[in-house]
Amino acid sequence: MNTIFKKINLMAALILLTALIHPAIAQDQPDKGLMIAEKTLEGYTLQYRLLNLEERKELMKGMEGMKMHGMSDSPDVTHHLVVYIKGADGKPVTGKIGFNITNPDGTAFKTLTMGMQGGYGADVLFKAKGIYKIRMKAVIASKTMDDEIVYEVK
Ligand SMILES: [Cu+2]
Repeated sequence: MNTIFKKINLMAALILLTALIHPAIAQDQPDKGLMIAEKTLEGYTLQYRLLNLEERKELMKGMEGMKMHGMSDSPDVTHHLVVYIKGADGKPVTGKIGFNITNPDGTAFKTLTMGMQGGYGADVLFKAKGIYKIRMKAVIASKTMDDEIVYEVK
């Protein structure tokens, strides 16, 4: 009888531990999408990931129909661009983040982002082939940070 209780307790402890750890890990370790750039900037680490529409749908389950920054109702949306910004302590930061994208044909696309699972994301239209220049502006704790990456659609 005693060993059975011990086993039950052990099982309960393991389940509890997993339940406690999993969301934290899932939240802080973006694993969705294609990583298109990663760098450190002014003491922050920045990681840019490009989600295809399937991954976007999965990650934004329950947000259908909601109107928010970074959500476009254009039929030409091809991806969801997410930037994960972590402070020197390795923790995700919060702030106001926007993208200013120059398309291969020189036209510009500006968008603010929505906060999502430790990052900031927005719908983007990467339909045309060529190089997209992506400027990111982040205002974190009244400090402005500017960054630029490029992404090529082949
Ligand atoms: Cu999003």
